[in-house]
Amino acid sequence: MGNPSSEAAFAHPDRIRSLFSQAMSDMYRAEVPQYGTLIELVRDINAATLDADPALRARLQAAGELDRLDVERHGAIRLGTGEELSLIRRMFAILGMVPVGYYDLSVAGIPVHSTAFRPVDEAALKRNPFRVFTSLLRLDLVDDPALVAQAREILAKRRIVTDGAIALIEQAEREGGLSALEAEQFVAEALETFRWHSDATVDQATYDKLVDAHRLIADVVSFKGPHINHLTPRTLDIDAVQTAMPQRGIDPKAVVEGPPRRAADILLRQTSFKALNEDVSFEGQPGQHLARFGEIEQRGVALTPKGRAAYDAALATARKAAAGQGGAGYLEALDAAFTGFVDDYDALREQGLAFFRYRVGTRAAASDADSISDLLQAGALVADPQVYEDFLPVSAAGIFQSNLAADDQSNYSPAANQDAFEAALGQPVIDEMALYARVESESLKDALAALGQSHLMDESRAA
Ligand code: OOG
Ligand code: NI
Repeated sequence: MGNPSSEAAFAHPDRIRSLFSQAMSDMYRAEVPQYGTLIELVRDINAATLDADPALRARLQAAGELDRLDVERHGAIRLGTGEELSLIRRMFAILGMVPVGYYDLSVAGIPVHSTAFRPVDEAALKRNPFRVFTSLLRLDLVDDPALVAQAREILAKRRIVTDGAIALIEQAEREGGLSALEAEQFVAEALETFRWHSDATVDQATYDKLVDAHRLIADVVSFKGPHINHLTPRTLDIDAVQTAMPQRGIDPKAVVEGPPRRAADILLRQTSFKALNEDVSFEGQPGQHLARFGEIEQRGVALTPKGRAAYDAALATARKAAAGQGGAGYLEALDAAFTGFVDDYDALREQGLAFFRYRVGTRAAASDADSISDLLQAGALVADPQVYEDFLPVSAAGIFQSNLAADDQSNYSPAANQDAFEAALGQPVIDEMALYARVESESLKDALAALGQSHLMDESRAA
């Protein structure tokens, strides 16, 4: 919509997202000082890692990633109703963030299902990869009808988006964008949605009843809005940060979630510090609520459905072997379960376990090259690992769980309901596997065309 000249006057969604993630970071650091300490620790360890590994520094520099290394990669929020989810979808669309993936957390006993709002195209991810893991409370899994009715009634009364933000969302939808000035106003208005409010909207007795049902329900229902519950910078050495946290007075969760440390990093490794007990007010009465925390992440290559199935199987083996054991036992079981998992980028590619992005190399193709592997071997074609941009349900459950209280019961019957989630959202979620597969096949097609070897495309399709 709009003519080209008016479009040119619109602030780019990537620019608005950068403004937004910076504003969120500033707000969260001011609200949760321990998060600032974590950021400093991550910065120190990233610097030490780069000093010790000049090749890594050169690689990040070449990829243009050095400047923005310490910028937050994601945050998370929890919503109470389908209407809220749909409204947040419209808000995030203006920031160039669309819903990717469906995560069913009920399998882990957590009464939510989730998606990740994120940029999808490569240029946008590079400019600013900020994303928000967004969960929707599932009161349909709670079997106390009176409490559910009360929770719904409380949620129905709140308005999580300011009138100013709604007006700008409607304007952007109508006109196709926002001017630079409107974009700044929009970010300031949007920030209000995610701000912490220490005044609960319920009394202590109601809060206690909600906590009894599940602490997460209390966190969503008892407050004015979906406060940002953590932000997550990227670390180059998650094990080093995990070990160093206590030296800075930070209490980490027991284990790093996701795959074990590898030579060829896969998927996503995450850990967090435990949520802080915060002073709140229940209709004037002082109380406490476990709310906000900090997290770090380290990302590796995206796995194909085949690779992902192998990952899920290895993880299940480790969890079964370590059932009932603490941190050390679990890490041992994890290492053992992954010993057979391919740990080399070439082998991951050859076996169709991971997604790559192809480009033309600096060497000429040998005249007798008659396969893609010939071209790769000759250096005429290069395959770079695609970074995994999404989340992992078992890991997410671990992050949720470590930030609830240890004694919270988790006994919801597992019941994915992607249809209900998408109906509330107002659109289907994007299939993340399709995104990686498209980058892989299109980059290969382009590189082969540039090399005059387009006929080899058929070979890759057959594979
Ligand atoms: C979300 C927990 C999951 C992640 O990075 O997997 C998550 C939450 O606690 O709301 O953030
Ligand atoms: Ni997170």
